[in-house]
Amino acid sequence: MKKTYVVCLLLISCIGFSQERQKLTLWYKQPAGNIWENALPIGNGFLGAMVYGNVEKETIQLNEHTVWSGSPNRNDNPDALAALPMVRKLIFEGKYKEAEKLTNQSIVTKKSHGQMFQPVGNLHLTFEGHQQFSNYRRELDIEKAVTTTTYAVGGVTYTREAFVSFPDRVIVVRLTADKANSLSFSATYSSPHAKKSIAVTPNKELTLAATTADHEGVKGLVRLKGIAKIKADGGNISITDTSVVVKNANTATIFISIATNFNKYDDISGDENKRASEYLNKAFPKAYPVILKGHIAAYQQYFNRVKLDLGTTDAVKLPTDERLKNFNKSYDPHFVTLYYQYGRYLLISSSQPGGQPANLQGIWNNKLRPAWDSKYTININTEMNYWPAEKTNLSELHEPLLKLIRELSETGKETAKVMYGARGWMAHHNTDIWRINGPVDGAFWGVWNAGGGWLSQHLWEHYLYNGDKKYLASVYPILKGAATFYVDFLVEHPKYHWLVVAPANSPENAPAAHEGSSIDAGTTMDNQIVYDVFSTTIRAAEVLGSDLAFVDSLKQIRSKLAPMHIGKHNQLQEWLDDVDDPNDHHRHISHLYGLFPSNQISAYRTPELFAAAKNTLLQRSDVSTGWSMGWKVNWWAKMQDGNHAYKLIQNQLTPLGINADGGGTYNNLFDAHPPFQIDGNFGCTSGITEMLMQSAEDAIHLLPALPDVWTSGSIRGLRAKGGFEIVAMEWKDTKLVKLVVKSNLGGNLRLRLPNKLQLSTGATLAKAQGKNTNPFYQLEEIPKAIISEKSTIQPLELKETFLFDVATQRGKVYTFSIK
Ligand code: FUC
Repeated sequence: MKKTYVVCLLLISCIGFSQERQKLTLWYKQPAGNIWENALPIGNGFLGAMVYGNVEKETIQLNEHTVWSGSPNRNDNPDALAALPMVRKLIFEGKYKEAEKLTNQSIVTKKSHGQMFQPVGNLHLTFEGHQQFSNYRRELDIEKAVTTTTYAVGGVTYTREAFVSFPDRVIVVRLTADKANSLSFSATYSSPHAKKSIAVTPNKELTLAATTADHEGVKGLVRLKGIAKIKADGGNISITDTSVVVKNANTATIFISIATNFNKYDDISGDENKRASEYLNKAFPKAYPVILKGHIAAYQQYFNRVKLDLGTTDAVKLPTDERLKNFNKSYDPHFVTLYYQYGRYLLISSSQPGGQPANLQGIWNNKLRPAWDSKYTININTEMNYWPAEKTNLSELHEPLLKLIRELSETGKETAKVMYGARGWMAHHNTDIWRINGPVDGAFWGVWNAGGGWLSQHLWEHYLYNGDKKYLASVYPILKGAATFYVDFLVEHPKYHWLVVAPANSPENAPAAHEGSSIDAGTTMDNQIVYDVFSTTIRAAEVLGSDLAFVDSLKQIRSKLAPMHIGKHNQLQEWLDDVDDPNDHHRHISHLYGLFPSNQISAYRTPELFAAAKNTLLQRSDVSTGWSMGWKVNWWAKMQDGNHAYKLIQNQLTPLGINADGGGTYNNLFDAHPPFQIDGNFGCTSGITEMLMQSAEDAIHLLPALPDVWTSGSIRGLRAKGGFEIVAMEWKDTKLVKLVVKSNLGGNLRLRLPNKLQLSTGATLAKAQGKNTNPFYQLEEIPKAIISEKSTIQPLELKETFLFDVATQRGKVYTFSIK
C-alpha cells in the first residue's frame, strides 16, 4: 500500500512536469459520419482536404486555393464621388438615417459583393463488406501532418494514411492491410459544381473537370482539373466508366493532383490540365516512404520551431471530443497546448508562400455557397488569421497575406480615385481572390473604408520582426499609398475640428442614438488606424532615410487627428460622442484595436486609457462568437490578467451549443463562430502567446499574464520584435527560472520580467535606463486622452516587474537563470 502511494506521488510529479512527452494528436473512437466538422483537415497551402475516416464509404473532401466563383472583376461604385459631399453633410448634421440611405444608393457597390471560395469535390472510396468493423481509431498527428484511420474487419487490420505533401503538391492516401491480398476498394469522384465532367481515362486516371459558378453578375471562369491515380502493390487495378477498382492488393497509394487556370487576380490564362498532370507525373513515380519523409521534413521545418509544455494530466488519455467536452470541468493543461499547436498546424497547412492567404475557413470548405462566401473579411477576420504568424515563428507564412496587400494596393488605387477622388489606395471591409475593393453588403457594414489601412500594418509588423531594410524599401510605396489615401480623404469635423474619416463606422456596430445606422465620422477605430498608418509610414521613411518632406507633412496632419476619449461610463469611447451603452455586448469591440493588435493603449504609457479599456472589456462581457472570444484572449493578456484570459480560453474550448448565443469549438477543434470560421483558432493561438510573451511595448515582457492554472511550464522558439528569439523559457511556481534568447539583429535587449534573473556568467543584469535604444522598440507618444467630466477613471495597479537591459550582438545567444 505504502509503496503504491510513493509510486503515485512520483507519477504525479512526472505528470506535472511531463517527463514523458505527450504526442500532439487529435483522435477519435468513431468515424466522422456525415458531419463535416467531425472530419480532419489536412493541407499544404495550395490543396486542402477533409478526411472523414468513414469505414465502408470513405470520403475525402477536396479543396484547392484558387477555386473561386467569378472571374477578374472590379466592384467600385463611381457614383460615390458625387454623393460624398452630401453624405458627409448629412452625417455632420446628425442625419444618420438619411446619410445611410444615400450611401446605400450611391456608395455601396451595384456589382459583385465579393465572390465565393468553392470546393473541388470529393474522392469516395468504397470498401465492400466493411460495414462491420472493430478496433476503430482515427487520428490527426499534428507533429507530422498525417491522418491515420485503422480498423479491423474479418481478422485483417486496415490502415489508411492521408496527407497533403508540401514538396510534391499532391494529396496522398495510403491504404494497407496486414494480410496479403486483402485490400479491395473502388474509387470515384463527385462534385457539387453545376458545370462538371467526371471520367476515367484508359490509363486508369480518375478525372474531374469543373468550372466555378457565375455569381452576382460575374461569370464563373475558373476551371479546375483533379486527377487521381492509384499505384497498387499486388492484386490488380481495373476501371469502369466512373470508377477505378482495386482488387486483392497488399497496399495501394492514391495520388490526387488538382490545379486550375488561375494565375493572378487579373489573369486566368493558365492551363489546369497541364498543371494537374505535371504535379501528378512528378509525384507518382516516388516510393511512398520517400514522399512521406519529404512531406514530414518540409512540414516540421515550420512546426518544430515552437514547443510548448503547460503540463500533462491523465486527461490526455481520452479522445479529443471527450477532452473538449470535459475541458471546463477537468484539469487538462495539455489540451491548451494541443489547441495552441493546432493553430500553428492550421496556419502551416492553409498558408504557404506562393499560395492564397487563409480565408474565413482557411482552405477548407465543402459548400458551393459558404457562409460569408468564405472570403476575406478585412475588418478583423483576415488580420486575425495572421496574428500568430510572426510571434509563433512562422514568419514566412505571412507572405500570402503580404502579397494580397500588395495586390490590393494595385487594385485599390482606382477605387480611391474613382470613388473618393483620392490618391493612394484603399479597400473597404471585404475582399476576395479578384482583389475587389468596393463597399459590399450594404452601408451598415460596407461603408467602413479602413480595410487597406489596417492590412498595411502587417507590412510594418513583418519588418519589425525581421529587420530587413530591402524588404521595407519594397513595401514602402504601399505604406505610403495607404497614408496618401488618408491625406486626401480626411476632412475637418465641423463640431470637433479634428481631421476625421467620413463616412465611417465602428465595424458592424451602431450607437443606439443613430436609430440603427452605423454611419458616423471619426470613429475611434478609424482614428487609431489612421494614426498607425501615418506613424508607421513616418517610421519606415525615417529608417530608409528617404521621403522626408512627406514625413514632415504627415506629422503635421497626424497632429490634427482626434485623440482617444474616455466616456462617462469610464469606458473607452467607441465614437467621438459619448454614446456607448454599457450593456452593449456586441461581438466587435473595434475601438480596442488600440490595445491589440495596435499598441496605442498601454499599461505603462497611457494608464487612464488602459483602465478605460478594461472597463470596456468588462462591459462588453466574455462569451461571444468564436473569433470575438479569440480576440478577447489577446486583450486580457494585454490587461495582464492571465485568469481572465484563461476564462476566455475556457469559453472558446466549449463544445458547440453550450455557450448561449455564442460560439465554441467543433469536435475537430475548428473554431465555431458558428459556423466554422478559422479566425478564432488563430486568434486564440495568438492570445496564448501573448499570455506568455509580449513585445509590443519598449521591452520583451515575459509571463505578463500567467493564469493560476499554469504555475509551471516551458516554451521554446517564440519570436519577438527586433529579431529576438526566445530559444527557451521555463517557469516554476510562477517564477521565471530560465531564459535563453538569441539576438538575430543585435541591439539592446530590454526585458520586463516577473522576477530578477542573472546572466549565465553570473553577472547581474543592468537595470534598464532611459529610453530603449533598440530601433525596433521605439514607441509613439500617444496624444493625451480626453476624459469626460463624468468619468472617475483611475489608473490600475500593475503587478511588479523588473526591467533590465542587455547589450546584444547579432547572432549571439544569451542565457539567464534565477539566482
Ligand atoms: C463579420 C463579423 C461576423 C463574421 C463575418 C465573417 O461580418 O461581424 O461575425 O465573422 O465577418
